[in-house]
Amino acid sequence: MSKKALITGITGQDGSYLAKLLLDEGYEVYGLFARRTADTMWRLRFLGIDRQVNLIEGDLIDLSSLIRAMETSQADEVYNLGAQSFVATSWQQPLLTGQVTGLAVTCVLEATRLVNPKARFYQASSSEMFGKIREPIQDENTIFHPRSPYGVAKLYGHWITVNYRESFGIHASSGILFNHESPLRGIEFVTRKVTDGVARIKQGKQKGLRLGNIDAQRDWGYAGDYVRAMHLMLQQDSPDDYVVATGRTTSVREMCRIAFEHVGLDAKKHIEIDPQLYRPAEVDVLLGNPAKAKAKLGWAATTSLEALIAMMVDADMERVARE
Ligand code: NAP
Ligand code: G4F
Repeated sequence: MSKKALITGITGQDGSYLAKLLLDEGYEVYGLFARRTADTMWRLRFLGIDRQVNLIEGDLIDLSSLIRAMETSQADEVYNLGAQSFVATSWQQPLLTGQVTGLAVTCVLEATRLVNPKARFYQASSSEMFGKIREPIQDENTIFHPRSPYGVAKLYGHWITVNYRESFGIHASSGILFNHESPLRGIEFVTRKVTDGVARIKQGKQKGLRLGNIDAQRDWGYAGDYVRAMHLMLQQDSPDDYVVATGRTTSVREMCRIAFEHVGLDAKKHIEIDPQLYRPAEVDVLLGNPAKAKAKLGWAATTSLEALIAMMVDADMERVARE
């Protein structure tokens, strides 16, 4: 009998890649589908799996829909990837972010506990929880200091996951994932905004690119690599928390240089700084230590930032040319 998985956030970047990985592994895949945007299915279509996944209508803040999703799917593994995931929006919609990204984790855990407490649970925690970093390289023991309503909400989700593991013995793991990107990244995030902008500027469809704090540094990896780590966590005998990162940090400025240079352009000539895009509180630098994931899961990032940005620029060049 094939294993069954339920993914919240299946229409997002990670949900789509994870669904593909699980289908390739022979799983029956179910996804919670919030029906909130016009073309929610574009990522699943891009990966050619929109007809292979079973969608269940529901919302993360509606416990009854999560219970129904657990009953319908009979899931052995639950991946909670759904969230209001854009950090900048979390200052505009702090309460919604608190509900969807934070409190709703308890809805998913409760539905799991009530319907199938033996199901294994994955929580999409975030390096944003480290925020104003307390150590130059962050690992599972680094103290958290979130800098945004999003980071605060993720911290709640992280600790309630630990709490359900300790209180009810649920096989609940938390992946503290550093930034990961792909051609399926939402256009509002900086890498994709840049690769889309590069493609438009190169093809004469856009003049310049307005960015905020380009001195911020991030540890960027490829989403296709990172969903493997999620799956591996749920295959372990015991649940645990893991940092998933590349171990290399790069500034937004340098990432822009790589992206523009890929099509023979000089980033300095096209970028304009817009102070309106600065955040009320910034996470200046993130750099993760993935040693535990490597030792215990056998996981390592396989895609360099240069290869990742090239993949994203190439995909945007094709898409913009088709428009
Ligand atoms: P994403 O592309 O923004 O996907 C988020 C998903 O959540 C979408 O499918 C969205 O549905 C769904 N969603 C939002 N509100 C919902 C609600 N109220 N009910 C049900 N579904 C809802 O995010 P991602 O990059 O794939 O990230 C996946 C998870 O990992 C998120 O929890 C994110 O916070 C976390 N994370 C991401 C990174 C990263 O670098 N990508 C790093 C660390 C942690 P619609 O399609 O309808 O909007
Ligand atoms: O791409 P970003 O919006 O990602 P951010 O804030 O690091 O959050 C992402 O990674 C987290 C993991 O650490 C996830 F939990 C979260 O869900 C999300 O996936 O911004 C990256 C950096 C920031 O410092 C931001 O200030 O880029 C800087 N930046 C500079 N100009 C910009 C821009 N960010 C965006 N989105 N747009 C700009 O124009």
